[in-house]
Amino acid sequence: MTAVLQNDRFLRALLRQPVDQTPMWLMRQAGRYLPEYCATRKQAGSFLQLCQNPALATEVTLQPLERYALDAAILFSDILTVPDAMGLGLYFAEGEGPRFERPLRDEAAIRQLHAPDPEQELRYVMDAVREIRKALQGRVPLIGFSGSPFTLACYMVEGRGSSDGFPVTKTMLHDRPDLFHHILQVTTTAVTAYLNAQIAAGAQAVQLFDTWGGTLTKAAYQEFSLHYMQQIVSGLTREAEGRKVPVIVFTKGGGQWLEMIADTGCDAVGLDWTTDLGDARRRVGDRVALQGNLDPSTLFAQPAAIEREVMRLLDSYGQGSGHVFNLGHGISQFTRPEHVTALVQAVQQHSRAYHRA
Ligand code: 1CP
Repeated sequence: MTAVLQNDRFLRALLRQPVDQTPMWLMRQAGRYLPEYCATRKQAGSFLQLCQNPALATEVTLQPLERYALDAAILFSDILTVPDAMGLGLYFAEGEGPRFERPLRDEAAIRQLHAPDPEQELRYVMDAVREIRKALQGRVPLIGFSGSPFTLACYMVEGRGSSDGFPVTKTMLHDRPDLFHHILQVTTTAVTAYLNAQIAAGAQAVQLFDTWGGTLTKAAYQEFSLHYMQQIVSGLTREAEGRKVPVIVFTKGGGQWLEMIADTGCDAVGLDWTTDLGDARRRVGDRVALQGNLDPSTLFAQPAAIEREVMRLLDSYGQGSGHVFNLGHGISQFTRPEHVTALVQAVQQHSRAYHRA
C-alpha cells in the first residue's frame, strides 16, 4: 500500500488549484552545499556510485527535507544516466565535470544508437524511485526528471560540458541536420520510456530539464528542441494512483518563447531569473502554472536581502495559485545552508497573504 499524500500543495499549484501558501522546492536541492551530502558521497566513493546505489540515493534525496520545509522531493540522479545507458560511457574526471568515453561523432555509431529499456539498463534509477517513495511515507510528492533530447544531445555529441556554446554539436546541427535529428529522435523515444517508467515506479510529477535550448535561435529551438519535448509531453502517462501527474518544462533562457512552451501541453513552465515573473504570468494567462525564478546568486547575500527578493517575487506573481517557488537554475555549491533556511522561512511567512480567497 502506498502512503496517503500528506502535503499536496506542490501538485495542486502545478494544476492551478487553490493552496494555503506557495509551495517550493529548489533545483539541485540535494548537493554539495550540504555537508551531509558530501559525507554520503564520500561514503559512496564517487558521484556515479552514489547515483547507482538506491539506498544512498534515497538518503541524499531526503537530506534537504530533513533541514527545510520543502514541498517536494526530487529523485537524486543525473540527466546523463540516459546516454550512459545508451552505451556512451559516462565518467567524471575529478573536479572537471561529466565526460563521455565514446561521444557521438561518426555516422555508423549514430545509426546504431538505440533506446535503453529503463527497467533493464536503468534499473538502479527505478529502484531508487521505489525506495524513495517508501521512505517518504507520503510526506511530500516525488519529482522524477530527465534531460530534454536537445540538452542530452549536446553532451552526447560534444562528449562533455562546454563553456563556449557546444561548437561540435552546433556544427553537426548545421552540416548534418539529418544525423542530428536521428540522435534527437532516438533520444526522444528513450526519454519518453524513461519518464513513463519513473511514473510507473512512483514519480508523482516530472520535469524536463532543457538547460541548453536557450542557446539556439528561435527557429532552431522549435526544430531541434521544442518539437521533441512536445512529442515527449504527448507520450507521457498523465495519471497515476488516481491523481494527475503534472509535467514541467524548463528551458533555461527560454523566456522569449513562453507561449510556445506552454503550447506543448505541459502543466507548468520553469523560468530562469532573466524573465519577469509577473510579465510571464500575463503572457501565459491561465494556460499553465509557472515555476521559479529566484536568481541563485541571491542566496550569497544576507538573509534580509533574500527576504526582500522573495517578497518582490511573490508580489510580482500576485494573488492566487499557479506559482511554485524555485530558483531560476540549480543552487550553487557555495551556498550557505543557513541562507536556504532564511529563504524557506521567507516564502512560508510572506506567501500566505497571496492565497486568501
Ligand atoms: O557531487 C558531485 O560532485 C556532483 C555534482 C552533481 C549533482 C549533485 C552532478 C554532476 N549532478 C548532480 C545531481 C543532479 N543533476 C540532479 C539531482 C536532483 C536535484 O537535487 O535537483 C539533477 C536534477 C541534475 C540535472 C542535471 N545534470 C542537469 C540539468 C539541470 C541543470 O543544472 O542545468 C545538467 C545539465 C546535468 C549535467 C551535470 N551533472 C553534473 C554536473 C556538474 C553537470 C553539469 C555539467 C556541465 O555542463 O558543466
